[in-house]
Amino acid sequence: MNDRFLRACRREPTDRTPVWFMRQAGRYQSEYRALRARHSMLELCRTPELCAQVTLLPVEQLGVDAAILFADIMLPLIGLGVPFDIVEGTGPVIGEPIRTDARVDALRPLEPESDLGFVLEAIRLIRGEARVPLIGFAGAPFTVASYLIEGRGSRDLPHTKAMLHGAPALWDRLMSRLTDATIAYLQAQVTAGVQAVQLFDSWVGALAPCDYALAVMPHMQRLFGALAALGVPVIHFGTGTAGLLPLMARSGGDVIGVDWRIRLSDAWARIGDAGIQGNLDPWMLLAPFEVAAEAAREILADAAGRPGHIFNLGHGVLPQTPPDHLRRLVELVHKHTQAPPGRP
Ligand code: 1CP
Repeated sequence: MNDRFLRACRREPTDRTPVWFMRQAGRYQSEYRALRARHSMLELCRTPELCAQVTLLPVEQLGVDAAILFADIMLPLIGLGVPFDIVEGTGPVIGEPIRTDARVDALRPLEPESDLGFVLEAIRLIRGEARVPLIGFAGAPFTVASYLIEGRGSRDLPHTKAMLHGAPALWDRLMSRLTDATIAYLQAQVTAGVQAVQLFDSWVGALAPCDYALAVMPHMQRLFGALAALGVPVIHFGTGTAGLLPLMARSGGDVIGVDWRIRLSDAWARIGDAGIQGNLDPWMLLAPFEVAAEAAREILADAAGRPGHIFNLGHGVLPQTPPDHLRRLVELVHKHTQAPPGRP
């Protein structure tokens, strides 16, 4: 069992810097596109055998040090009773966005075993086969709330901000419900076998620090408090978060995930006593490989071998990425950080 990813989460020394990629299973792979020609994204998620196959494919092909469960941050909405679809080229779409007291109050509590048993079954299948740790995940309450309220992905989050600022009591009720659901879902994932979890707060960088502190942080602190009892490392990821990093670190997380809009060492100085994950710009992998290679070497030099760095992209792999660039990047990170003989 390759455990360098889990060791790095705990900020222990490792034989090489561990590396995995957000969206390492996806459209850049011809095998994934072939499966998607026959099954919708949600069908793949609902079929444990296919889900396990898709999860493990990049581990075999790229040599990454962790697998991430193939699922989506929207799946818990099934249990909350909110119909949604995943539309090609757009992402999640919710026909009737949640914007009123009545709609928030009608959300059902999540019951992971009955609502999302197929996810838990996939986890058990993957654990039976994988030789690297399996990462489970959930969307953080703010980011899931933004899809519920907007009805789809949005750059400026106008309706989300209207509720947060204009109806703070309603906002807090929605965030509390989503926090409860996230705790229940991640507890069930850990019981089924995931060895670490990542919270994706992908769009939280849209907020001013004072609004994060007031409207998001108390919920995140309750969430991280509950997750601490699960005994697995927690990664706390967001994009565009340079100004929020000290507050995110205070919210919680053993490892903070950062994008490329901040230098790794600057980000690490802002989060203090935690591990760090990141932070190559995924667009660089569309240029000749040497461009990404040079940027990766700079990130590794910036991390300077300090325990607790997990190499990743700053956000997900783009569908246009040549698979060979990812494979060579894994090789580069491992070769470049190989410890001299005698070190663990
Ligand atoms: O094949 C397809 O058409 C589906 C594309 C796709 C895929 C491969 C979607 C729709 N979701 C996924 C899988 C997925 N989603 C994973 C798999 C594990 C892996 O990393 O390999 C994960 C971790 C997610 C999480 C997710 N879904 C996030 C957080 C991560 C991030 O990218 O910031 C978000 C924001 C979503 C919503 C979502 N689902 C799908 C898309 C295209 C989107 C983003 C849409 C948008 O930009 O608003």
